[in-house]
Amino acid sequence: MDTSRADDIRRAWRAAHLSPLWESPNAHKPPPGPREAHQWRWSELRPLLELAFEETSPAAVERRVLQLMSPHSKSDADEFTAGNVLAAIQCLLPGETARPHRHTMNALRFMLEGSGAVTIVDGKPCPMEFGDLILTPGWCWHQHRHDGSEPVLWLDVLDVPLHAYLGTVVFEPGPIATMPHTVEDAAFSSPNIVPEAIGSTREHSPVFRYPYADAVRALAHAPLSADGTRRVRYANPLTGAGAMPLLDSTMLQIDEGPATLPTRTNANVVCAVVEGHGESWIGSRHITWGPRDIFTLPQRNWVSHRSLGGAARLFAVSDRDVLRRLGLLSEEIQRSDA
Ligand code: 1HN
Repeated sequence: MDTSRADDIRRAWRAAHLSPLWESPNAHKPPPGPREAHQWRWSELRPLLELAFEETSPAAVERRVLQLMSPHSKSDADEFTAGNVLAAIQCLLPGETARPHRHTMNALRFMLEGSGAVTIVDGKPCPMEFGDLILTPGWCWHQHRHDGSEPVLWLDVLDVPLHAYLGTVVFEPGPIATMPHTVEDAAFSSPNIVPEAIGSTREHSPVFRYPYADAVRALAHAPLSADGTRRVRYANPLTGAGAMPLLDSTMLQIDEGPATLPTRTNANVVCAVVEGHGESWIGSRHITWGPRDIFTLPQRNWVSHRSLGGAARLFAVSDRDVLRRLGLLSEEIQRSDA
């Protein structure tokens, strides 16, 4: 073939915004091997978070938040921690407030350190104590307040990367003109009995605060999963679905004993250690962890955990429900007899 003729043809196609599939580097290309997990040890993270108190304030920047950036992100604009999940740490000093705003992104807060902060979600005050999960679902007004006497630090998890991809990021600053109607969390505190007069068409849970003690109580009675962990899921009491549509939240308990059976999924998971010490094998990586450490389980890695004494608990957030709703979720377990 005449190479200058071939070049002319490609130039003509390019000029007309056409591209030959047979020369595309992306066509039918399987994704590269699984990404390597990353760990933020609390002992290393905590002094770096302290620097944010010195550097700025919510009065100046609205939210004093340090994002946990995947080492696989290509630039600072590429904000993700693992797949469709963005995790960050928010830090508030006594007396500080973060003004109300809302956005289409779903967000959750998982309390790591300190006491006395409150997140107000669509007008409902949600006290934040160690291990509590607070939801700020998409398009709910939220603001933070700290009435305690020591700094508070919590984990923020958002579905920002998915919204960035879909082009659906919408943000509205306060003040709040009309407060949406809500039902107090106490209306859902009788197990298995829910009020009928809700009339909500929203997809997220009407409950915004899931206290740690409730998760621990649920775990104490949870049967063993096939992999050897005990797992509970934060649910919408009205539907039994996940508490928020695009972020799946679970608490795992790893009892003392042999390592859990390896599992593999195409969901991406961010874990925060709540209590206990343990170790995990994540693909080719082996890590050891303790309270408040944060680590990722990037999709398609084989994962196994072991407690290093007593029951260990991990809070885990994933994009599993996104994949499940799209009919794309895969979850496997390596049986011990395999
Ligand atoms: C956000 O709105 C908050 O409201 C925290 O507390 C972290 C990270 C990215 C985008 C929005 C908050 C955030 C965020």
